[in-house]
Amino acid sequence: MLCKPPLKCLKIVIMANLLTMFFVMEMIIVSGLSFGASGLNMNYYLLSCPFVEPVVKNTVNRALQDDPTLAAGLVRMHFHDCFIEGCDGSVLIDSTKDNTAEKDSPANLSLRGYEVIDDIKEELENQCPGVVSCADIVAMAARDAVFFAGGPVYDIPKGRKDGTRSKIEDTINLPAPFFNASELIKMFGQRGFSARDMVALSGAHTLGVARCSSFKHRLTQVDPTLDSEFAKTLSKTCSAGDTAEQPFDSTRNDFDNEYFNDLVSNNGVLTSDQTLYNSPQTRNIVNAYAMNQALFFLDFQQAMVKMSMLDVKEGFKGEVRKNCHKIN
Ligand code: HEM
Ligand SMILES: *[C@@H]1O[C@H](CO)[C@@H](O)[C@H](O)[C@H]1NC(C)=O
Ligand SMILES: CC(=O)N[C@H]1CO[C@H](CO)[C@@H](O)[C@@H]1O
Repeated sequence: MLCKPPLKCLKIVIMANLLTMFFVMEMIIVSGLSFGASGLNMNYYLLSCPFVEPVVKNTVNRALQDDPTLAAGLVRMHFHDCFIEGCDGSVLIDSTKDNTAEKDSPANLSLRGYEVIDDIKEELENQCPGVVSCADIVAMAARDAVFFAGGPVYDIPKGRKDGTRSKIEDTINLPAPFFNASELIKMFGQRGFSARDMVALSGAHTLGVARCSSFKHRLTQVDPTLDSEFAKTLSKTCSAGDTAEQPFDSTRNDFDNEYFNDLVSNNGVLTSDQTLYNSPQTRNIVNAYAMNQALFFLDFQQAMVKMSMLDVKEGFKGEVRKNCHKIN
């Protein structure tokens, strides 16, 4: 010890012990909030970028005030990001002359909201350069979009790293709009989601639209699971061409349980929507969400947190991209 008077010495020892205790407590608190073995946690940017949450929230809020339809874009972007290569920002990477990225797959044709992610990234690079990953930005933006659209409030752990792979062929791992309930259950099951998680997540279709090309196959055959009046509505939409948009429900910018009420009355837009009501494996869940919006919100937020942790890359398994459009 470098301290001379015994009293001062004691003081230093006590201080050191207090500091250690504080540190240990902090570790307990932080690890208590994090999930399982994963190194993600709620306070990941507490010291390195303390204003990350308000920056994301304010930017999403501003963007949605200009264009409320972007909430749907941000939520869908997060889903596509997580289902391909894990939640690692791969959905944001641009194609190069040597590589055609996920973005340029037909499945991504109508992904929207990239400019909101860019705005957030720019602001965060000003405040804390090289610290916040694009994958975390996508996950936080989706969460805030749900909130501003009137959906549940929830927090997500942070600490995802950005990946370095984005290939068009990987997008075959996305579910197709013509899938039946068994196929959906199987595909989501392979990623650790229950049928109930899958139905709750499909409830994201309370926001946004589908283009005619995603459902027109339903109009060329007799489909007993499609209400006949609603079939006329869909046909009318399609008379304006393949890219004409059909809202999933009557409140396309509001996060509510209208979508599930529509399924109960055979007014689902996609085959993959309507099948959730018509299949005995998932019908009870649809009925429950149609009757009880609070239950849908609770299950949705839990499933979203789960989705946001899908195959995340931590530590040296990824990087923090400087520019979300390209690997460093
Ligand atoms: C269950 C399997 C799913 C299938 C087959 C599916 C398929 C689709 C299709 C085909 C569209 C319309 C694309 C277009 O025509 O432009 C769409 C839109 C959308 N999807 Fe899904 N989806 C699924 C699950 C999810 C999940 C899990 C989420 C998010 C948690 C999600 C969020 C959205 C949103 C918000 C839109 C509207 C986008 C907009 O208006 O810009 N979907 N989905
Ligand atoms: C769902 O689709 C698969 C693949 O097309 C098919 O084998 C299966 O019979 C279908 N299930 C039902 C219940 O229609
Ligand atoms: C927003 C975006 O990047 N969309 C791309 C989706 O894929 C098509 C090609 O299939 C591109 O032309 C779009 O630019």
